[in-house]
Amino acid sequence: MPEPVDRATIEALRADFRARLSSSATDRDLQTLNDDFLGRRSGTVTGLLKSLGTVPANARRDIGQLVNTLKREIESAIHDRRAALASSRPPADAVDVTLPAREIPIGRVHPLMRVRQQVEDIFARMGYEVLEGPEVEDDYHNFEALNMPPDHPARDMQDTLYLNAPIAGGTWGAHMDPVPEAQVRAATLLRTHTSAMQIRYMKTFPPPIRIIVPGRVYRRDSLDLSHTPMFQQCEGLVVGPGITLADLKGTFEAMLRELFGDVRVRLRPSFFPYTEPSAEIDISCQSCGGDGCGTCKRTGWIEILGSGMVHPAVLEAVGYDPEQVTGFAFGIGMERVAMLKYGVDDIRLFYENDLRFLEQFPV
Ligand code: 2U9
Repeated sequence: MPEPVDRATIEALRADFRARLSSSATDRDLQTLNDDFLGRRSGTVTGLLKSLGTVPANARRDIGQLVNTLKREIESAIHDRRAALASSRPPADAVDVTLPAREIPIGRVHPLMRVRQQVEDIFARMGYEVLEGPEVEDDYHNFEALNMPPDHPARDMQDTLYLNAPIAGGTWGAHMDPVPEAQVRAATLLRTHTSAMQIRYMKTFPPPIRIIVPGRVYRRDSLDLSHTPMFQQCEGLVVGPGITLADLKGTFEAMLRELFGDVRVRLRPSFFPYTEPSAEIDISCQSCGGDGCGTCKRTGWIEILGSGMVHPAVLEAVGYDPEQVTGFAFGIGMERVAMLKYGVDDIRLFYENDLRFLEQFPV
């Protein structure tokens, strides 16, 4: 026989409900609360209603009303709390402003551009003017003026990419030494070196001059570890009264130490049609300090660039007097410098735009 329901039982239940309501924070808590008090089978308030029969007849009406009031109170309190929870929840498409920000991918300076900037910076500080020229050139500026007439065997040294048809009206750089109208051959090839621009410059400006010309050049080469049909050079030219091989050597001792750190520099005889005498310039191998290792093929030296004293025939071709002025010239392959500086063993990596490669360089 259950205890008869009295006011104290109802009040105790109300107090219990209030306490549990205040600690209910989720929909799930509220459902449990609802089941515990109002569940059809075992809810405590439901149980009270079922046992009203045990209440003495004279109190049954009052007690019945009190239990029903409590039931409605609980129903409405749970309903209100559910509504409050729902309205405090962010909508499904809400932005969570507390999440950490997504990392923004930041571009980097391409290793070849880093080298180009460094080389330009070093020469600019030595007083050189930095020029660019057209990539589509004519035969005269690319070969003939550089002491390579049509039958010159030196032309075989560079396999050239020719255009199907000449571009009439000259090239990008035509404002500087335009090709005569009669010379229909105008622009017929992709420049094999930037030297053509040095010719244009000398034909436009009198000596003394001190210039570098960085840029893309093209050769009919197949891709391999050390060749690409397009690569980047920085050529340079200094012409004035009394310029000697000592100026060339001093310039590169300073320049290469800036670029590579504490290295020794040597000149080694070579040949180019546009310079006489000509020299390759080597630095002591950084991997072994000059003792000989795999990197330097056991020689202790690494070839960096080609150079020489400007051939008198080139000075004459542009209208300079080789009796009055002399000069030195040089050509640096940017890929070669970048490969040595950054330890890259395959030139193709510079042109594949693979982020795994590019992201190894600082921002
Ligand atoms: C003029 C006169 C002379 C430019 C020179 C080199 C030596 C040279 C190579 C370096 C690596 C080409 O990119 S590379 O494959 N170049 O060795 N270039 S002297 O001489 C000139 C240029 C213009 C009017």
